[in-house]
Amino acid sequence: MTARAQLRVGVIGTGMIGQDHIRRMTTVLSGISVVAVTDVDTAVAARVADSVGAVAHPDGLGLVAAAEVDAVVVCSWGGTHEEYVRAAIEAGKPVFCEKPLATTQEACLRIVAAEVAHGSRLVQVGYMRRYDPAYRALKQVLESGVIGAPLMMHCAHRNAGVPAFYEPENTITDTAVHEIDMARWMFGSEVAAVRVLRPRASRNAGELPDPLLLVLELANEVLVDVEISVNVRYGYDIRGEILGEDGTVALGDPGLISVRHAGHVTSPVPPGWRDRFGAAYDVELREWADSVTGGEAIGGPGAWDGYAAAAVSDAAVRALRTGERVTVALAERPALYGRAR
Ligand code: NAD
Ligand code: ISE
Repeated sequence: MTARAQLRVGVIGTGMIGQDHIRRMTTVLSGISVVAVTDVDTAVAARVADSVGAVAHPDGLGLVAAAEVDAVVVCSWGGTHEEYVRAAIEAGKPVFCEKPLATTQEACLRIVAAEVAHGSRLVQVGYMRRYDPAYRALKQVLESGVIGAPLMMHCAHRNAGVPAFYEPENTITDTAVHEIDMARWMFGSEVAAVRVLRPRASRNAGELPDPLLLVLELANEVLVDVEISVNVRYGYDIRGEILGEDGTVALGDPGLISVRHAGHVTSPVPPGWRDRFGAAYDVELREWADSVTGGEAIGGPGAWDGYAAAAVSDAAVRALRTGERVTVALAERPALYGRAR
């Protein structure tokens, strides 16, 4: 039996999810070494580098170019993604980029153009719901036909709280964008138009528009409504239920146990995304690393998916500002990304 090749990864951004992915790549998954890290916060980068025996690079572009880096994982803030992803494409290196691919659809299209010019897929975007066992099971039931043709999906994405740097539009561009990608994947259809409704603001909302209700109209006429709440305090609560012509299918309770005591049944709510989606992130990076080391085409959500999600996000931000229904006009889909939906 031949030994499996070790994938040497460089990580840009050693904040919350950067550190979590480094832990995953070095202690959960096999066949991956984190050989280089960088962060504008050089003290954090040095500490993280030390903990895994990696080199701390002074900047992201230098890390991308480093000879010992086979593939790049981008976990810095969204506004910095484009520069690093394009540098990786230019260097011909596979790049896993946390969502969003970039913060505007124009920036995403520049990434798409760079990848098309390169001629093969190098980019994967961190839309991990596609790897979550519960979302995968939902899609399997939907595709089995048992609930009939889909009509609607009801979703809720509730954060216990969000970081201090969170801007009002991040409720859409950083949070709702997960359901935007999930809906495209679940129903195999692009989003054609979006509306955003605002109820009375939560007293926990601060300056944020919180909560929000997005209504996504898919090209295949399925409607998806998404409640976004980013300060519910009680936990991290992700819900989804599909209504078909003959039945429904819903995500189950995320609590692994239920406790019966003193006349009540209680079940824990996960505190945050690390706990709720831990298994999904593991599978996501496992499959990404396997396709890179196996020399296979990157099969996960790619630059086109990142662009399409950003185009819908942009439309939703406009809908939030204007209160109007905003249609989504996508660019022509390059052949590199397969057939149009
Ligand atoms: P964070 O603030 O904890 O970490 C980001 C890190 O990037 C910080 O340490 C910051 O100093 C660093 N950084 C900023 N600009 C940089 C640059 N130009 N070069 C190098 N480092 C730079 O934020 P986070 O929560 O870890 O989020 C990072 C990214 O991951 C965001 O795009 C976010 O949307 C995404 N994210 C995805 C999920 C998910 O569920 N898939 C969960 C959390 C975060
Ligand atoms: C964060 O960046 C994530 O991606 C989480 O999955 C999401 O729940 C949260 O709202 C975002 O801020």
